Amino acid sequence: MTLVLSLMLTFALAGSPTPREVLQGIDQQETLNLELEAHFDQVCSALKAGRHDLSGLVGPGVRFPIDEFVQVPSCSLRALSVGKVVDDTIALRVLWDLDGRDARGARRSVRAESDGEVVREGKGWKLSRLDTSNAHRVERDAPRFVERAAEAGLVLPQVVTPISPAAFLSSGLAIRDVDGDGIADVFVIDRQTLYLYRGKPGLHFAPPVAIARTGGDTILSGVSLGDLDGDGDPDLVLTTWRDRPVRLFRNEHGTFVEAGKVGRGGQHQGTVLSDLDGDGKLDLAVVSYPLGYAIPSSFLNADNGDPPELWLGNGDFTFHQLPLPARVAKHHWSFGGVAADFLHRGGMQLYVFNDYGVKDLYVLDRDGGVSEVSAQYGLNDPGGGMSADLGDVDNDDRVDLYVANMFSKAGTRIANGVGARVPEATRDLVSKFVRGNTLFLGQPDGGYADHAVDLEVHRGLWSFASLLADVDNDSRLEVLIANGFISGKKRKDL
Ligand SMILES: [Ca+2]
Ligand SMILES: [Ca+2]
Ligand SMILES: [Ca+2]
Ligand SMILES: [Ca+2]
Repeated sequence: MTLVLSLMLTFALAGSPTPREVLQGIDQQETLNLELEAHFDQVCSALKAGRHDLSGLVGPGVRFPIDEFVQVPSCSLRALSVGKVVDDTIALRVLWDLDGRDARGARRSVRAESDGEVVREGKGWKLSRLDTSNAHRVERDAPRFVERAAEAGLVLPQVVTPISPAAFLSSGLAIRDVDGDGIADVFVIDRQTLYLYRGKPGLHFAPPVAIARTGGDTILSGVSLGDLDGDGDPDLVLTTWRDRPVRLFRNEHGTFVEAGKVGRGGQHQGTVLSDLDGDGKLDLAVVSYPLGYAIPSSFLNADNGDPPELWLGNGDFTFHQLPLPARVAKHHWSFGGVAADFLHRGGMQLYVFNDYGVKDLYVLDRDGGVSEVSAQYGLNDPGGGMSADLGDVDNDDRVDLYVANMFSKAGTRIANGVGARVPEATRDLVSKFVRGNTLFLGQPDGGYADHAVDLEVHRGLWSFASLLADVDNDSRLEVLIANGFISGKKRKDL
């Protein structure tokens, strides 16, 4: 629904055809797509039930490369573009994904985006052709990760009822050795409580201790760790969604004592701790997401959010605000940020990732001024930004940036379906919004170029968080993505 509204708003500016005509075209296509999905789901049900011979159900021109599979517990088949009905036939672009196990129990996956065709059969449709020659295959004897949270003791002490309307804004995780015993400790936010799980030898955690709480209709929204007083141990910064100041906690030999507040409050989503002005003391950037107070002024370029608050640290749990000049401050809907020397000039700059629009790169100039330069460096990245992580993906000693946006099959189908009926620039923008994640590689000229599509790391599904980490110790970074999705009950609501 969000996407349809954004398309309507965008096309309203685009001239002809009228927004109503565009929406009618989308509606017709999506009605047809529901019929196609009914058939696709039948195909998946047959595969999951162990039926490899799909004759009768699909045409002879369809053959999934799953000869080695003995089980197919997971199957997805969806159209990314739906052509016109010509002679009871529709040309399609299909995204398909099958997970299973072979006779040895090894996990096998096969997936691709393929050209295909359906033909009318009775009141429905039948997949008559699918070119699976470009399928990606993955085979693995054992899973890379095994779920051990419960036996390690990383379990929340109680299930807390969600607080509407923004329960999903409450999340937070920070991991560091805070008591100096050489074992990582874990902070977790659970709605209105911040818990600390102290690490013990042998992948075990002590029962959680509540470090901070909030009440009423406020929720905790972000936790960060950094040495605010320069005594060598990490201190704690906690943000609250709904008009409460940022809270600071001093680390005293592994226990945390409330040590100050910053600002008057806002709809904060989190903080970035970094020395932005290069004076050796940690500074604080606080970002906000005003859900519940406003709706985005545009789904493609919202400008009614809140700019980040920049607070320069004094090294003693006090901060003084660096006001953002009106011409610099971007009123975006921000989920968070990361700091790095993006400009290769020997300091830290702040990259803020935003929902409903472009991202921002804030730079503190040597004269004390602030500028926003994301577009100049190729980093503005239109999309529904949810997270970002830093790393040197291509090992060229230049920092790279992986940004989680959102990949939507329905959105891709709609963007493809509107075709020549809307201006190319509009179509490109909408396509970018539904395309998925971005991988910016640092370039020799100092700028950044997006290589997510050619390196095939853009389709992270509906991404909410992303991480670059070398999980197999081969000196090359992997991409890990956490996904989530909230949708209506009716499929046609997208
Ligand atoms: Ca520890
Ligand atoms: Ca400290
Ligand atoms: Ca500083
Ligand atoms: Ca690099």
